[in-house]
Amino acid sequence: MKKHYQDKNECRICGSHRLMKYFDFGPMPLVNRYVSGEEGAERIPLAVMFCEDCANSQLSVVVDPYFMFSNYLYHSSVSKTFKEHCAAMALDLQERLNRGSLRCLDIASNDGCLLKEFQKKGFETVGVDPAQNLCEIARQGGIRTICSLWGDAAAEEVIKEFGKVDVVTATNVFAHVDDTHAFVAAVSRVLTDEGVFVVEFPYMGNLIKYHEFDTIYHEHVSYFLARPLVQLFKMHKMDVCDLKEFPDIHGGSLRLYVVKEQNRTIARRPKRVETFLKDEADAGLHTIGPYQGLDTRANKLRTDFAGLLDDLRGKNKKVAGYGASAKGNVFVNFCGIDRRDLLFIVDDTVAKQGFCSPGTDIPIVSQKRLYEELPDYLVILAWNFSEEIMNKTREFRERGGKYIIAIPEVRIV
Ligand code: DWN
Repeated sequence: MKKHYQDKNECRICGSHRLMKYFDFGPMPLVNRYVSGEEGAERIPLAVMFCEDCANSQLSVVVDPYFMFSNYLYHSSVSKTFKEHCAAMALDLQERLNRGSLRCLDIASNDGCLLKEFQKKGFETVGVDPAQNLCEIARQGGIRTICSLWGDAAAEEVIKEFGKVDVVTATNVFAHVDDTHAFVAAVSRVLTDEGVFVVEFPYMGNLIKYHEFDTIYHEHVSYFLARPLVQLFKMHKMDVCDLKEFPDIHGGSLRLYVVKEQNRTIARRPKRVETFLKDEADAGLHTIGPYQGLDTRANKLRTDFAGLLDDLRGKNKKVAGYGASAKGNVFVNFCGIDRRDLLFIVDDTVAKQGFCSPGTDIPIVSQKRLYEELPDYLVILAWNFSEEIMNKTREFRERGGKYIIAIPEVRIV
């Protein structure tokens, strides 16, 4: 079988070789690659390393991005919570830039979820995404989309077809990028001098604080703090002029507002940025300490979860899952769970239904199956959307069902 990954032994932010491994899953499947049969069996080393020079965390390998992203079954628009988050971002940018119409580029625009909210505000929009299947969906929804990974060639095409832009957004993509410097250089090229680059990602401080080990998988080649990124942008003559935290998005996300050094048209909040950087340092996150206990905490969660499943099995209780998320697929693989433990996993993404959770024999089904089988317990594997999923499955609760959530600790809800 062709090898789809390369080892990575230098920091992608500062170039250091002083990388210290602190969490090693061993070989794991690609948890967002839904294929059947032999193809799905491929397992790739999954381990996280800490850069002793800039404190960035990154995987020890890089998987071919075309192999991972050219046919991508994660549709951002499935989640109402995330759509509302996109609408709020559109309003935030309209107020922050206060310039009437804006020309906006979204990198990794997925099914057009964010750009649709920008269009509602009257912004001109263009998306870039490598997944042919998602580009088709976005274009059918009226979103002009270039099918490509982001880089210099894509920036050239945007400038040629659309012109330079006032806003570049990159939500949940920057952590997926191996060559962060080329990515930022291409952003700087496509952005006007008065423009703003808005980058949003799951914040490493929350991963550590809430033991979110299941958000570690091959798509996420980096696990970002604020300080390494401030340094990265500085190398490209760009400043983080403001930031905002979103505790309820993807396990706790951080948004950075980045402008070119010469840009004086957008309000800067240096105090807020400095305070955040100080808090990050005070939490010890720029040293290896807080990271070294993550695997112990993950193993304890696995033991607690296995103990609960054994207890429920002993009482002949039926257990299923909800949310065939990348994190959920990591969790079931890490815990060594199969269809004897979880009868099935419900997912509202039609494109995922009919496959199994990658690396396991657990079928992914529609919500219809939930009410046909009516399990006693439902493990919410997409725990970042627990409220939304519990609201959506109220009838399950009303008919006596209970929920299990495993992060940050195993509990019955
Ligand atoms: O960075 C990434 C994050 C942001 O999103 C990507 N690498 C891939 C993806 O990771 P994930 O799959 O862990 O993300 P989610 O958004 O936690 O996945 C939620 C899953 O749950 C999806 O498969 C959709 C499903 N879902 C559902 O079936 N019904 C979600 C909701 C809210 C629902 O009501």
